[in-house]
Amino acid sequence: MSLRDADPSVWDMIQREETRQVEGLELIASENYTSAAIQEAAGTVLTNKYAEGYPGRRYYGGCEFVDEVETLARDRVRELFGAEHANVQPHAGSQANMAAYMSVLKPGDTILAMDLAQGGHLTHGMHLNFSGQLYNVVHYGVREDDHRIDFDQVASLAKEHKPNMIVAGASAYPREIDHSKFADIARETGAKLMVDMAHYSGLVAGKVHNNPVPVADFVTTTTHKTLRGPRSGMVLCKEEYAKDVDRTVFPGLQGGPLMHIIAAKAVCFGEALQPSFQEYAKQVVSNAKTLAETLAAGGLRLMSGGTDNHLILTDVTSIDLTGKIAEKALDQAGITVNKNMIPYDQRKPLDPSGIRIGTAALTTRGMKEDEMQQVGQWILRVMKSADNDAEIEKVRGEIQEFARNFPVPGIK
Ligand code: DSN
Repeated sequence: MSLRDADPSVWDMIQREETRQVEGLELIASENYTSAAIQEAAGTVLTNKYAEGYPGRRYYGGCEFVDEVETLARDRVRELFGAEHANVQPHAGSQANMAAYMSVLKPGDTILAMDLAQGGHLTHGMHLNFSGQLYNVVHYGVREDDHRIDFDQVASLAKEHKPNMIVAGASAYPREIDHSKFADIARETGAKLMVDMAHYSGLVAGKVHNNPVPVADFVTTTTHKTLRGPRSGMVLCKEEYAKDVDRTVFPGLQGGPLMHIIAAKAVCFGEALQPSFQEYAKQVVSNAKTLAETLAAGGLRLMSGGTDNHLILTDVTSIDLTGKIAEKALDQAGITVNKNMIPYDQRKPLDPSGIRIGTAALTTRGMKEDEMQQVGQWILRVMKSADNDAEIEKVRGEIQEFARNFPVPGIK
């Protein structure tokens, strides 16, 4: 029986979400659209299968086909990033980070990571997160004048605190991260280096961002952001940590792996190995640059003055708004972004000074530089009329008509 007939309520909710995705402009920097093939793999009977363990060493019978799937996913992702070892079982990015930490750290060990308020992530030691509860956390940030990672500060904090692990990677940093500088500091101070490339792993796969895998002990990522796969995570590491990582993921943190999602990851890695994915990654970056230039020309202050990845962080107090008001007005017009703290923000997380914007999803719909200029103009128009419902409604109509010309993969 089809979902429509079996459960009209859930079917209807999904239809409305499909319409929202088709008629709106998705600019949340951590979102993307999966291909129909990835969605198909994620929606298969592999969801029925228990497969605790690893290929060839399972705790359940009947694993011969899911073994092939997991082996293929691991082989493809090792080829994609040049990794010695891959664990593709983490259900999400948090579990991937937890696995990397727990495979070599003990509670009370010190990690040096980027401050959430300056672009880091919850799992990089935020005090309410497991990472902040389990470890002694020291944070680095960005310089106040140019919003770039302050490597002098990273080096001096590393010398002073002798962290067991240095964590690189960010959730709201619009610039390419120099992983080799982190690796040098880690080597000099005897720390392990973990890079959480969740936001930009698609740009690494597409060869427009330097690859942390050769220089880091552990690299973690989600698979659903710029990498354009299903909602999930994974850990890449040097062979010497392979056993520790595998044991930490299962049985340490998780039970049965989500085999349907691992199949979808295998499809994602196969797509990212195609030459067309490099074109996609290039276009994501070029689109972000064009959008950033359009917004700056319209009077918006950009953190770090621009972007060289998929992401723009802008201070909307520069046009007398707050992040909360800007997010709401844009949402009303069908433009989805998220409010975000900016470095040295004087405001609070629930109504910060910034919004974060990313181009990964719209690029998947085939939008290029001309469309980014148009999208930038709509963003500016809405933000400059944030209290004018009629004007926002007008923009919403224009966006609906425009967006329908750019198909969302997997939606007919
Ligand atoms: N929540 C994700 C983001 O939006 O950046 C990170 O996990």
